[in-house]
Parts: sequence; C-alpha cells; structure tokens
Amino acid sequence: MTIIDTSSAPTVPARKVESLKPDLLLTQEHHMCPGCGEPLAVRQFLECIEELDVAARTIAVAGIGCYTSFAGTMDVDLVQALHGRAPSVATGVKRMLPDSLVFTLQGDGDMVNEGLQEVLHTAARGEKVTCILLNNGVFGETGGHMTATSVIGQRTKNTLDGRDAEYHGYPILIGDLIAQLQGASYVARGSVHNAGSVARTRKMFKRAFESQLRGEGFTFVEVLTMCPTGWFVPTADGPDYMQETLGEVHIMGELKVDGRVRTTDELHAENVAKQREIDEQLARGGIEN
Ligand SMILES: Cc1ncc(C[n+]2csc(CCOP(=O)(O)OP(=O)(O)O)c2C)c(N)n1
Ligand code: SF4
Ligand SMILES: [Mg+2]
Repeated sequence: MTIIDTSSAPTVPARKVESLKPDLLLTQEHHMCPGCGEPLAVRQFLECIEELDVAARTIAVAGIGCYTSFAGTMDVDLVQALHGRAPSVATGVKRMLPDSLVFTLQGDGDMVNEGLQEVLHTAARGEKVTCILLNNGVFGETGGHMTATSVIGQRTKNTLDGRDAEYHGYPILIGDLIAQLQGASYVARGSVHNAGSVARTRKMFKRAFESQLRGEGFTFVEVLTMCPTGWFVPTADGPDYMQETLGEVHIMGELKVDGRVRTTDELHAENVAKQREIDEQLARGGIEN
C-alpha cells in the first residue's frame, strides 16, 4: 500500500502521465472527444491484462460504437463482431481456444439494444468469457440517441424533453438482470467519473479476469462512462452529470460475487463506506493502491 506524501517536494524527477501508459496501449493518443470516459476504462483493463501476464493469450471481441476505434490501439489479438453479436463470437473463440482470456468490448447501444439476447444467452450458458459494457446511456457514435439504459428524465437527441416512461418505457438495468442468471459467476458495475471509482473499477476487471482464468463461469463488468458530446453538456460537467443521472439508477458495486446476488441497499451502504474511505485517504495525501 503506497501513500504519496505531498507535504514536501518530490525526491524523484517529475514524469509526464503519458509516459506511464500500459505497454498494451500502442499510442498515447485517442480519437475520442475531450472528456470521454471510454479511454479511462480501456486503460484499466489493459493494465490488468499486463499485471496478470496473459497478453499473449488474450483475445478481444469488439462491438460497434465509439470504443471500436480502440481496435487499432490495443496490443492484443482482436476479432470484430457485428452489432450486438460479440458475446456469441466470444463464445466461439473461447470454445476453440479454452486457455485464452476472452473478453468483449461493447456499448449499451450495441449490447442492450442491438444484441440483448446474445449477452443474456451467453451469461445463462455460463460461457467462460468476460463481457465488458461501456454504458453511457446513449448511442454515442451516432449522435446521442436514447438507448435501453437511458434513465427516466434523461435528455437525449430523440428524447429532448427527457425519457418518459409512459412513452419510451423504463431503462434496463443490465448488470442486475445478468446477476440473476445462474451461469453468471461474477457481475460488477464500475464507473470512471472520479479517481476513486476508477480504482474500484480496475479491481472489478481484475476479479472478473481472474474468475474467468479459474474457469468459474460467465463474468461481466459494466462501466458507467461519460459522453459529454452525446449528452449535450459541457465537457467539464460530464462527471457530475453522470453521477446525477446514470449513477443514481445504475448503482455501482459488485452485484454478484461467489454466486451471491447483492441487494441495492447493500450496494448503497458499501458505496457510502467506500467514499468515506477514499475521502480519508485523500485527506492523508493520496489514494492507496
Ligand atoms: C445495423 C446498424 N445499425 C446502426 C448503426 C449505427 N451505429 C453505429 S455505432 C452504433 C451504436 C453505438 O452505441 P453504443 O454501443 O452505445 O456505443 P457508444 O458509441 O455510445 O460508445 C450505431 C447504432 C450501424 N452502423 N449499423
Ligand atoms: S460521442 Fe461520446 S462516447 Fe463517443 S467519443 Fe464522444 S464522448 Fe466518447
Ligand atoms: Mg453508448
């Protein structure tokens, strides 16, 4: 556990953040909008793959959305799937190469709108793959339209007065739904709207990958990500807006661990405790690993 002392000048020379990028990230640059949450999530799981030393046997299966552009910048083998079909492609890859670490990279539009049945059946079958969902509550790439995960009242390109349950229906809480399926062994929902959440999300990726490598069943990590462009909010408002909209409905936390589904009340209580812990660490000088 490292606490960085900020009460005096550092004894080692400063390094640019970009020099700390994981080796599996081939470039320090990305094509995403300023304030996009997706690169933060991608970096976290790439660091976990490095830490687990499984890069040479990792195969990603990409869906179609803004995150598809990472196909060219992640140094792992990758298969491109059609819209929503990544879990089925991942099933085939894993069955042919059972020693591989196989994960999908999908968005809410791709996974929960266009390919909902694919991920549900894959989870129910207990396929030993990890599905990663970058959930920003909109079809970001196509201009910010409502998806099945947009929350009630959320303004999107085609719900200008906010999502109305009467007319548009209710959001699907996909992580909660998957946690109910017997084939799912580990299900978690993280976020990247502040440093503490990024650190928690990273642990979720690591636990999901470790569970897959132990052959325990289907694993799922959903990450709430900022999309200021698709939400039509100023870049700097993205993290707070995310917490106040998606974050209030899609509750962060480990939804299923060792086969046990955790209640929303449990997650709320844990979130309050974790936030207190993080605030105390920040007051002491920095977030501990
Ligand atoms: C068959 C088909 N339908 C729709 C589209 C347009 N399209 C491209 S990406 C995308 C979805 C992106 O949404 P999401 O998966 O949430 O990813 P995000 O861009 O928000 O990260 C859509 C609808 C398409 N290319 N082909
Ligand atoms: S549209 Fe949204 S998800 Fe896509 S790159 Fe921009 S901020 Fe990110
Ligand atoms: Mg999306």
